[in-house]
Amino acid sequence: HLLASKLFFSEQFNEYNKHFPTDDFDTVTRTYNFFQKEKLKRGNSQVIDYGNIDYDVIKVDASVPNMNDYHHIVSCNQEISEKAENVLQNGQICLTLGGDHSIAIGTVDAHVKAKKDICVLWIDAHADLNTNKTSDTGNIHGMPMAILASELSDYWPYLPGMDWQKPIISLRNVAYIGLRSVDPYERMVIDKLGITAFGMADVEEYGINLVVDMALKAIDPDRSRSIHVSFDIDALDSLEAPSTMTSVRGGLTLREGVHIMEKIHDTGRLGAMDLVEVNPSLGTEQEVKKTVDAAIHVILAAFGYKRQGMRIKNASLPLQT
Ligand code: 5AB
Ligand code: MN
Ligand code: MN
Ligand code: MN
Repeated sequence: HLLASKLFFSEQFNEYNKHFPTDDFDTVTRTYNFFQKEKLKRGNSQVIDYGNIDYDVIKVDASVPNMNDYHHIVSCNQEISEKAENVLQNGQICLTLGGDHSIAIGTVDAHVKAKKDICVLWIDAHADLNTNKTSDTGNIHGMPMAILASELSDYWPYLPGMDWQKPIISLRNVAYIGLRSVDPYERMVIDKLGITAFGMADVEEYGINLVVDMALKAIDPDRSRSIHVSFDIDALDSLEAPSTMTSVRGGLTLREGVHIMEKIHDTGRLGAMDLVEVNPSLGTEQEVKKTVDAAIHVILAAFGYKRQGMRIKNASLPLQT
């Protein structure tokens, strides 16, 4: 379901977008406009909209078995990678709105190329670690982490049109939060490679605050890396974010999602964020609103919005005149 990948960037952000069905694109655009208004109200970060991802579908003769929409996804990601890298090179934090999770192939690629030393926090109900050989669905949004992982490069066939992309990140530098629907081969990879992975049982056992601390300690022990957060909205519980394709019950509350992003903001090292899998074509209007609203809360927290109230620098109470 590659539906709408909207991408923000600035000084703080930026944005672009690729859309499939136009309706979805409109809804995502409205989301963005709302979000930008919120940002402007806060008034302390500059938002640059880099527009939508527009790409020509590359012509490759060969196709790859069990990879749906292969040509679209390869072409779209090449464009995303180039755009996002530019934004990051300008010293801006890059926010990318999906669209399905395959867009993280391009954004993580860009982040590594721009900042070299990065770590990835993958917040998701799913591990997205399938190869085309292990996937039951052929959906590429279930594969991005496996495409990006250097440890798994031997398990892929040649991917035509993907020469710009190298398996670029070690799974030692990746941590998961929110897992609750992991395929058998994905579980095997997590166990064999000792990937830092916090499922919902861990969130229950330790609480979200400790889980984030432990995740960051594992992937950024020296507190020096640029942090990439890839936030799949299906990490949140189905009640909080119903309008997504592969919703799984028993997930994070919105409060937990916001808590994660507040802590990431406070590190001062958020380099790039993806907010993916919001699918406005699923569910009732109310469900779409709820999902979009949840996404906005998560994004605002990532960029410094505080629930306890924003501090005004050097402020005093206005006098009555
Ligand atoms: B998502 C599944 N593991 O490979 C597969 O939403 C689901 O980006 C993948 O996390 C879900 O198709 C992909 C069954
Ligand atoms: Mn995902
Ligand atoms: Mn998911
Ligand atoms: Mn999904």
